[in-house]
Amino acid sequence: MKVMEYILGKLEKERLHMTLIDPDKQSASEAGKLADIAAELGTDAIMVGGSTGVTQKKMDDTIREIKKNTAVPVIIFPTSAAAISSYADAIYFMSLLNSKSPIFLVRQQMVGAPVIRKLGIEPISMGYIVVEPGMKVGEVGMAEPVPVNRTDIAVGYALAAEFFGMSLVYLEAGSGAPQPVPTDMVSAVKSEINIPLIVGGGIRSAETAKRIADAKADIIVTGTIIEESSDREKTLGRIIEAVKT
Ligand code: 1GP
Repeated sequence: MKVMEYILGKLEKERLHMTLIDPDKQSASEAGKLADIAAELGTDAIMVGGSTGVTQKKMDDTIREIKKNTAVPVIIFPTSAAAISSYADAIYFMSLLNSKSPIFLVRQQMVGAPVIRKLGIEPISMGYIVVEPGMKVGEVGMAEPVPVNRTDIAVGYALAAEFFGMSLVYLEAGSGAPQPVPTDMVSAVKSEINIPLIVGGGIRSAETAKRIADAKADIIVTGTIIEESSDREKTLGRIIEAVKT
């Protein structure tokens, strides 16, 4: 089954949780163990990517280890066209809609598309919107982060993604953000679009995950919590439970 079909099929029954693993933050074998923990706790997919230091080799090694350890789909969350791994099941074929640079809007995509076709990875089209504070990804992606009080701008970008024919919209506060995307922005965007909404960045507790889920995000992404929290299994387990109930 294609990964997008798997996502849409699951969304008919419940909200989804995805775990982001940055291949630059730990060894490939450690990444494999983290993916195993997350899958056991009920995460629905593993996303692999990061804003800096991601090489082709790190992507390949990390994804191979993750695939050895888990059966959940592995989706590339791309840094650039230079690190696309053939071991993944799918890739978010994304445009950073509020980037000031055409490099992140369409140029990396022009370079990456033929590679994706050749490798036979499933591209999943996604409009990626960076919201304040935006963190590293906002900086690297030369974004003009959406101000937290400008829900109208987020809605505009999200609708543009849908009208472009994209399959998903991602509201991103940035990995490690002190605050996640505001819930009123999540609910305003969700009420306007007809494609699934992903929200990530700065979600580190079940309470926060529940607030974002209650604002009707379809898919909630956490990354840092599994890398850093000392009682990560307990925290991640509670986050996944909050997303699902
Ligand atoms: C970043 O949205 C993801 O792209 C995850 O963010 O690391 O803050 O959980 P965190």
